[in-house]
Amino acid sequence: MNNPLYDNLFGVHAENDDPFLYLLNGKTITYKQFLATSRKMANTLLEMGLEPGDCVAIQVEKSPEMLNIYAACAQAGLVFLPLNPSYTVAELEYFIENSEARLIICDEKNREDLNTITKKLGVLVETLNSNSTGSIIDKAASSPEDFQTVARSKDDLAALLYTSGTTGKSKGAMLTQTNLLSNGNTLMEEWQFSKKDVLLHALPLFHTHGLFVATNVMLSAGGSMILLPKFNLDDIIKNLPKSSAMMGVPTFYTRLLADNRLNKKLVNHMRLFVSGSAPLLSETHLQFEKITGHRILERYGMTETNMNTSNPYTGERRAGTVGRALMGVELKITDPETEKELSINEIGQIEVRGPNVFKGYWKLPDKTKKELRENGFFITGDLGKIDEDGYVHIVGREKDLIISGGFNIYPKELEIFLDDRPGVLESAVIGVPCPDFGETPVAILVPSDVTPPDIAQIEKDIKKSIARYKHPRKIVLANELPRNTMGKVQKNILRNQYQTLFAS
Ligand code: MCA
Ligand code: AMP
Repeated sequence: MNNPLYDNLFGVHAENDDPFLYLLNGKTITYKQFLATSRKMANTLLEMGLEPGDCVAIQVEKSPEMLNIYAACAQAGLVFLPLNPSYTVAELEYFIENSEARLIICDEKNREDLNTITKKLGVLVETLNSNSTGSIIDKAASSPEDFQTVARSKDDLAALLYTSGTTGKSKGAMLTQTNLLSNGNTLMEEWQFSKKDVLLHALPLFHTHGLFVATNVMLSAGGSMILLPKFNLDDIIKNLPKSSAMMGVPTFYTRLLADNRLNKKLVNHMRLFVSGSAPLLSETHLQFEKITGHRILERYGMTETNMNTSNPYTGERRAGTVGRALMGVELKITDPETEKELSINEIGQIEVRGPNVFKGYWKLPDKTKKELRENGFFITGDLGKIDEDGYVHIVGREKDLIISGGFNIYPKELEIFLDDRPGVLESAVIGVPCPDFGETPVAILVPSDVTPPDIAQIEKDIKKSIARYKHPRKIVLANELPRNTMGKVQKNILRNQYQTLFAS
């Protein structure tokens, strides 16, 4: 083995004639076919002059070819950087510049918009469209199918995933081969995945959940995936009877529960439903069990750590908890002030250590030092407790973060933007309960004395600069923001004030 990630996840399937991907158009791609295409892609990437260790950014719609490029990067020793297709050009410029990516693969329709940035930064550009066309596909068609896997060690970087920060700037989490491999294997074992499994895959491929949890687990197990372009109720309902497992964010489950086609018969063939990325309400857990007979298995993870805990596959899956620490992962609760470890049922900050924990933040040694202790424990920013049976309960977050439908929104990023708009003295962005997305952002603006802010114009500006999922669903004006004696904005007061804004 000279490239642990590639050899273990992909290479082992080089001669495997079993199906890997089932597509909505009726096409099936076997492992063997998938890997032959990936090897051509790997040749294409190196023919462009990329060298092992270089970063490849990709901002495309979900497709099998995106997975080919993931495999090709692993085989060629390149660092894979997937980006949300809804990022605007302004957001992309930051990611491309900060990551020092050598190549960006984008949809043809965005190529022109990206030209100024890519020229300025001297980045190569290729296209990949959701209908399996694009310049990279054309190039790969004439590349050789044989490829000598590039040697890598287990501590080499496999991926860079950006996660937003409390300062308003996204940070690149450096994930090594070991981080990805160890977590994929552990989850496969804990959740008892095998080659017989068919995973209903409706998550995006640019985040840990859809890429490293769902896809890597299936690659480890040698199972297959029904690759849906996105979550769509009709497609889910149609494909549940052909699947054995599904992984989703809580919104998947609340949307399914609101559909009267969900019943025991529909999920007859299923053995496992997993939920994560955001809190699953106990109410959703219990209602899902009542209607389907299945207890959803909730787990907890982060971009920086992959998965940390999981409810058991065979034991009791407890609603409102994220289960116990995974095999090989240590989890403790500490006092944020004294840093001392707390006892059973005491609430404090969650810290984790294990082969799943990332190497640090890209080009941010100070930030890394602050959050990743020298002894290997990572301070997650989540608040929780461990009960007498070892189950972890997440009770809140120390970090100011909104999770909407499984996507993270950092209020600071929006506040910096809003504070800069004409007529705005200051702003606060809070998360309020939303029946569909769990939480949704609301912006409270304090007008400056001179001219009142033009909300319609602000909404236009937001649209141009900020990805759609982060947009405040409502902007309201207030005379002032509530502050404590230290001058800190009391967001809890604002959250209480606006909590019923989107109540169902
Ligand atoms: C789409 N929109 C959203 C979201 N998704 N707005 C806020 N939050 C969202 N999550 C926008 C759309 O652009 C659209 O804009 C409008 O909201 C309604 O879109 P709709 O068609 O209803 O949404 P959808 O396309 O069906 O998507 C909802 C979704 C999707 C299925 C919940 O957001 C999703 O797949 N989320 C999963 C995210 C995920 O994988 N997270 C894992 C992160 P307009 O009004 O303009 O039409 S990894 C992680 O968190 C850690 C590691 C972990 O533990 O897993
Ligand atoms: P991300 O930065 O996208 O990786 O999001 C990670 C954050 O999502 C964690 O720090 C938690 O706050 C949250 N999270 C993930 N899974 C769960 C869960 N099952 N319950 C509650 N919060 C979760």
